Amino acid sequence: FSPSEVTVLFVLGGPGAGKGTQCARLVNDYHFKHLSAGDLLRAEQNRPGSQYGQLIKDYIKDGLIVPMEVTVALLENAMRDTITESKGATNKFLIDGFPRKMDQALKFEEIVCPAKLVLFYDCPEAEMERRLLERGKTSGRADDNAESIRKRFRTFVETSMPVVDHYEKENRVVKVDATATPDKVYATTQEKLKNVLG
Ligand code: UP5
Ligand code: MG
Repeated sequence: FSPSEVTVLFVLGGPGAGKGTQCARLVNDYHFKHLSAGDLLRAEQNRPGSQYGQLIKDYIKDGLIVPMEVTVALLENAMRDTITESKGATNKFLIDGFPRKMDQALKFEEIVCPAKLVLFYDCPEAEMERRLLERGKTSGRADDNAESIRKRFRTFVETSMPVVDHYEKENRVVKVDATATPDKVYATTQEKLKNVLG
């Protein structure tokens, strides 16, 4: 596919900020395809015969960013599959939890397509921690435990916030306070995106 055929919004925010929750609502109300980089990595980790299974498992447990070649390829393939399966009808993508390191951001925009904007969910660490520990009781996610959460927060501050700052300098960030209830956060999202969502 060519960059001119697709619209991409990056959805960023710390671990547990509510990216997935808000993307699900946007998909429900508007014609987006939701692609979570974390979900694609977890699926690849479990795919029989994947050469990256163990690597992904180790990186996720330690809250580290999987080498970008793996993630960019998974995203690009998923975008291509979506476009093919829908015979071109679906061409608007919410790319959730990506890019979270500068090299990924530059690579993706160079070889796949530039993002229209960056939707950034801003949430205090204490609230994100509370949500993740609560979810960890039932999620089965290998990284929803106190130690992995600490590592994820550290990676977010040191590696992923510089990506948000980079886009902020380019005036491409739409920032939403993610502390309130999911309903309220969604209402703010719709309000701030009204020119984009139509
Ligand atoms: N919840 C949601 N909104 C709420 C609200 N407003 N009020 C109260 N509760 C709320 O929500 C998290 C929990 O909070 C849920 O229980 C929800 O009900 C509740 P969710 O919507 O899942 O938040 P989200 O921001 O999506 O949190 P997630 O845990 O998915 O964030 P991460 O960014 O940590 O996870 P992700 O799957 O994106 O990445 C996991 C790992 O994959 C990374 O740590 C990294 O190791 C790897 N990765 C890469 O290497 N490269 C990438 O490009 C991407 C990921
Ligand atoms: Mg998520």
